[in-house]
Amino acid sequence: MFGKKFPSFLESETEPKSAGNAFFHVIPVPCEKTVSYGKGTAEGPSAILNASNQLESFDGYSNPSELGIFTSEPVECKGSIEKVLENVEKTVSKTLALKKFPVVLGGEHSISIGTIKALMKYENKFGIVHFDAHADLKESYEGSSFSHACAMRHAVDAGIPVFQIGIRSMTEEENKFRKQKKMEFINADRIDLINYKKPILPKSFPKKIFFSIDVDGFDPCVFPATGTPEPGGFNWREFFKIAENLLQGRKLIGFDLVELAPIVNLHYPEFSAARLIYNLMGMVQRRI
Ligand SMILES: [Mn+2]
Repeated sequence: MFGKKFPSFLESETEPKSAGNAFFHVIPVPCEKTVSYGKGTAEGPSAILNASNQLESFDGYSNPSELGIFTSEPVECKGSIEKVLENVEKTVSKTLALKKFPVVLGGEHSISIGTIKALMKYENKFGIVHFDAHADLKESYEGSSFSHACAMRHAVDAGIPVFQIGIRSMTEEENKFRKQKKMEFINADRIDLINYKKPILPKSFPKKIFFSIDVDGFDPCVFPATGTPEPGGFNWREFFKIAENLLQGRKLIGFDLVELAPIVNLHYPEFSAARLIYNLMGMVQRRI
């Protein structure tokens, strides 16, 4: 059970299910190609899966593992980033073809591009809520348009509405681009001012939403284990208050969690990531 590089998510508490018999499909993507500062995101999925086996199956409200959790083989991450994105797209497409719920574990943020492409094939209208310290709207970065710093640019260019939360680092060009595209957002310095009694998302935002969660959107005290930490992010409870609000009247169709770069001998960040994933699964379960 333990000691595997890629155990199944929560296999300590629940029998891993086959793809056809599980609602949640956890898809590990140990990809690290374009990381520009701290390294180690390739180790993220394995660390999260191992940490998940320390969770209790009751999340405090319900037991999302009752819906069944399938953990796929890790997506092949050899070769170019373009090849990896193709592999991600293929694997996520299999999940969507079975009408299951993808939970994609990064790896660097570029992998979201593959997931989003798969979603575009199976969902005719959806929006993305992007939790991050960085806007990730660059046209290209360090010579690649598939850099982690360009992840959301691809979505916006494809016409998908993107709502950003927690941003506190971007270039002037990205800021201009956001204005041009009339994107909506709550930058980190406005998080304290959120009125939770009102819907955060504009009425016109699609009913189906995908969460792309870069752990560096959180304050580094929650997730110090990430390549490009930025002070001043949202905290643990704020995230869940925000998520509850976002899901009012809307349906989560999947999420990814990216950019966890484990630190040796500091294991709470990967446990927090596993907990975050499992609590989100619980929120989804309680809305079905
Ligand atoms: Mn980021």
